[in-house]
Amino acid sequence: MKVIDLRSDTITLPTDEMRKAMFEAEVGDDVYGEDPTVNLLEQRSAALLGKEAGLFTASGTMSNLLALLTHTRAGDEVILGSEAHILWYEVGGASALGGANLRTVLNEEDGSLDLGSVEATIRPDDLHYPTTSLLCLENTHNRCGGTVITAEYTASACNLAHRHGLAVHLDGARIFNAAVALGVPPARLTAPVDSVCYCLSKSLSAPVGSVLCGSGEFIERARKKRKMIGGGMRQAGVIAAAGLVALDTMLDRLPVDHANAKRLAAGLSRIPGIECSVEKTVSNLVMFGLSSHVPTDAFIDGLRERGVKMAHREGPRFRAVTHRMVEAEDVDRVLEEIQKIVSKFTSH
Ligand code: TLP
Repeated sequence: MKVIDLRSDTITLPTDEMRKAMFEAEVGDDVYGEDPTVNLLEQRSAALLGKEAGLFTASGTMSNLLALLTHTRAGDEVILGSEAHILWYEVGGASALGGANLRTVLNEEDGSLDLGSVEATIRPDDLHYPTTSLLCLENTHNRCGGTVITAEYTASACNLAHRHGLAVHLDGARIFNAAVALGVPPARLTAPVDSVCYCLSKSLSAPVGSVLCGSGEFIERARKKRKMIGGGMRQAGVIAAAGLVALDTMLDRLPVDHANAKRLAAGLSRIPGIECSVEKTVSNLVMFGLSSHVPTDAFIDGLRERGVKMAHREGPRFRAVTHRMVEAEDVDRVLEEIQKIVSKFTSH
């Protein structure tokens, strides 16, 4: 029985083409700037996102941390969404290592932040207050369910931030999914922000890595911070090579993941006892809830016994993520299995 793993797109394995490229990669010492494969990945990433320069990092968490460490000074305040990945899942790194004060604005359902609330949260110049120096956005938005923010919204948020002297960092771990969902080139979504990072190891199927992009000057400062936190990776071309293959081969197939997510959401929305919005499922993340008569534990155990893995969120909330290793027929099998589990509790 094939185990269908919908916990995350991070579970995707490298393709044979990636492994071959890794084997053959031309490498050098990246701390000396001499790894041609890393240099190429950084240049190509920056060009794709309309920035001057890129920095290859070990993970999305490291890219976000470096962005916060580079944009802020100890004691500065950072405005971010109440559901931001940086706030929830990055171990408080920016506060622990950079002394940043994280201040939240409620995330709207679509992952955006109400700009009036953002403006009201920016600290005025006052002896008593910390300095607000950064606004963080996220696109697609993980905890909001893979939702997207448009180029127009991003531009307005950046205008507001810049007017008040704040920089803007975009957590674009899945920015290529956002571009596909919105039908725009990725650079349109990233043009107005000061820095953006994307992940190679999620929908793009590469084994490791993320790239942080921004101005040449910003990236040089981030490069020094990367060295400081032990992220100088020497012959990293071995892993960057897979990233280059990811950029060549994985972007065009993202619509398949989105179609499978819609298929899953549509199927779930038809199962009594499950609550799922097809309309809100716009990328490769599917959020759904169980009604109160389906016990969460029985649902989780039932899924496990039937070879289906999913991420369990708070209470009766679940997340399923489609990716390269999940096909339409797998989605149909998942729906059948869920139907069987749920019907035990809803048929009488
Ligand atoms: N997200 C992971 C988990 O950490 C929850 C996942 O399975 O979705 N930004 C966003 C928006 C992310 O979704 C993630 C990973 C990261 C940053 C961090 O990337 P990594 O895991 O490479 O450090």
